Amino acid sequence: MEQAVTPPENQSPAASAQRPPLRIGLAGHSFMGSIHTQAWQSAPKFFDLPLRPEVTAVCGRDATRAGEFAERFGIARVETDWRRLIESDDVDVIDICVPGDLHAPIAIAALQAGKHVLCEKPLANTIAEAESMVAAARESAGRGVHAMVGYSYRGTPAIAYAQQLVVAGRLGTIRHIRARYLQDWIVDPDFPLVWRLQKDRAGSGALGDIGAHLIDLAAFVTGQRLAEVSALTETFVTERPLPSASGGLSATAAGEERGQVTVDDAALFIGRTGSGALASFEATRFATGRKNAIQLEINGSAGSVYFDFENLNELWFHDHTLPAAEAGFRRIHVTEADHPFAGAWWPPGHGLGYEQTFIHQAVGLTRALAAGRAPEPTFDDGAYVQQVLAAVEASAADGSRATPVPH
Ligand code: SOE
Repeated sequence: MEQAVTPPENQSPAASAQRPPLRIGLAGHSFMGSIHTQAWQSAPKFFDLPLRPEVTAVCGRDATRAGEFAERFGIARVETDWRRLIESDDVDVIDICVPGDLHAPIAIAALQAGKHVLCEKPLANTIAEAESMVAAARESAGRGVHAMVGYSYRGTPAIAYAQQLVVAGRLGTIRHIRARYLQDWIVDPDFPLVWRLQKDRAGSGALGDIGAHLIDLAAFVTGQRLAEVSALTETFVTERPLPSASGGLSATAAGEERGQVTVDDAALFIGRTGSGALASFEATRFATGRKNAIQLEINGSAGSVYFDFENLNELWFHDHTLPAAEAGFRRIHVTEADHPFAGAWWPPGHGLGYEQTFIHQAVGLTRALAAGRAPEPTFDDGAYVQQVLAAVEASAADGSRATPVPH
């Protein structure tokens, strides 16, 4: 039997088609460029949005590859210089999906030119860049021009539901945050030296690429920020073959020539939040068998939650206020109509995937812009993560036990 699963906010996604456009100019068209485009195109089909997102132009250095991407996704215009994207009259939002070294120049120029910005994570490669991006975003907000950083996992229904449980007090006083992000895509020493393994392009390695998600998620779910950290980082494979020109997550080597890996392969750190919770973090691309395991456990005086992205439709919840004989972790399928985002999708139990987190991000940005408010996570949130990344690197470099995180 067909089930009614439409909550009030999504009663007529069909109406989105009649709404004024929100025109997106996409910078970059690799993995993130594709998933962002798919998100912009799907969002108005499932959610009732006040504006109708539409990707009007894509920018990439290689005109042929950018052209192929445009054809695949039905995008009308191709640019090869991001400055042209920013100058365009048919673009309202610049969506930045390029390596970290280009985030600051593109985001700042876009905000100054009156374009809203969605910038992939981590916000920047350095604290100085992050601070100038925050300054540009604060200045443009006064003109109604807004910026958001793409910590997309906030759009996972189970993560958003965990945050709601914390806000409702169901966990009580939070004592522990335990966060791990485990991948294994560079275990092979002959996997090439793609941009994510180059400090001048990516800023850092597993730390900034995936550890940054953990830092953001921990702060988002618990509402607490780290005040100090103590860290270890390691680079297990220090030289790798140079990649072919189109190198991405599934790159091939161009030849025999090898280059230096200039980022961490793994980062481990502990920390204390401003409210006194103890936290531990692990980010690695060397956890053989783990593909995209984001494991987050929060323990509070009244209960705990546990989440693993490899089972992203589930949240485990322990209610410590129940009699001991009845308590214990129980699995909640976060697919009911009144769970965050879930009511816009399939009947309960059918489940969502990685791509929906980006669709929910696009929904949040569209609604915030239509309402004239700053979308979250903000550039300030992104700059906080950047401060933690820098403190982790400083602690790992000099072996200091407790490195303060400036706020
Ligand atoms: C590679 O580690 C990567 O694509 C990250 O860059 C993304 O942020 C994460 O969502 C998946 O893994």
